[in-house]
Amino acid sequence: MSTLLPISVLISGSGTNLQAILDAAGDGRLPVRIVSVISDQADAYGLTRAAKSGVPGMVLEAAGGMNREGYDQALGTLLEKSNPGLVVLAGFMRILSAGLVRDWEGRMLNVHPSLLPGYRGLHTHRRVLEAGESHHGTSVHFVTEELDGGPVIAQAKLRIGPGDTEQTLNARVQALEHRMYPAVIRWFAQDRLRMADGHVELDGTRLREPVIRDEETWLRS
Ligand code: NHR
Ligand code: GAR
Repeated sequence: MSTLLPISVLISGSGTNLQAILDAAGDGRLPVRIVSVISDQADAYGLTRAAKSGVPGMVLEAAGGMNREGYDQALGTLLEKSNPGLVVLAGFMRILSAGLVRDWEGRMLNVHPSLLPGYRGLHTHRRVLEAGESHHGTSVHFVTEELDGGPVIAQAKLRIGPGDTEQTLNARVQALEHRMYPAVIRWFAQDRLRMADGHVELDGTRLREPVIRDEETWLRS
């Protein structure tokens, strides 16, 4: 019997990454217990996924006039009540203020759909296609104050084909995220992964670059 790491998952939308985490935790592939799912959107389908798995879902909407600091103060209070050992951003679409990020630094992960440091921000699939890139992918990183700028832990890399569109890239990227994100969370839960002086340490070694695997390798894992 090993202990389960309590985690909170922050979502804004459909929550397919949340589902991958719920599934992996549910069949013993991931030693975590999801203590809360928090959404900034009341109609996020991910809340239904949480409910179906018996996980507490909470909605924290930005009420009229609430500024970022006010919102993040309320979010910080909610997180402290859940008291997770790790906060997992999974399609959470709000920028978090410096104070909140600092409170959870080293204990907050995000999955971002690009090969960071390329293509920070939004609409990555479209921008990558418009730029005529040969490759695309997705990254899991520790969240720091700098948007999509925290140290990158792992990446899944795919080759863009002539028939790829925003939609096909989204589907391919998400299939990879559903393998990679639970794997990275497992490393953290097993105490193999940490952030130290702004760098990623895996199994006691500072990574000079992320763990990069191609599409076939992640899909086989
Ligand atoms: N907060 C900090 N401080 N650092 C990061 O690295 C963060 C973060 C909050 C969210 C996820 C990120 C992504 O994976 C993330 C990383 C939202 C925006 C954004 O522009 C950008 C990046 C990410 C999430 N949000 C708009 C805002 O004004 C709203 C956009 C919308 O609602 O459609 O918050 O890409
Ligand atoms: C994921 O592909 C994630 O990389 C991306 O949104 C999707 C969420 O899907 N994140 C961002 O774009 C953050 N700005 P999901 O709700 O089905 O997990």
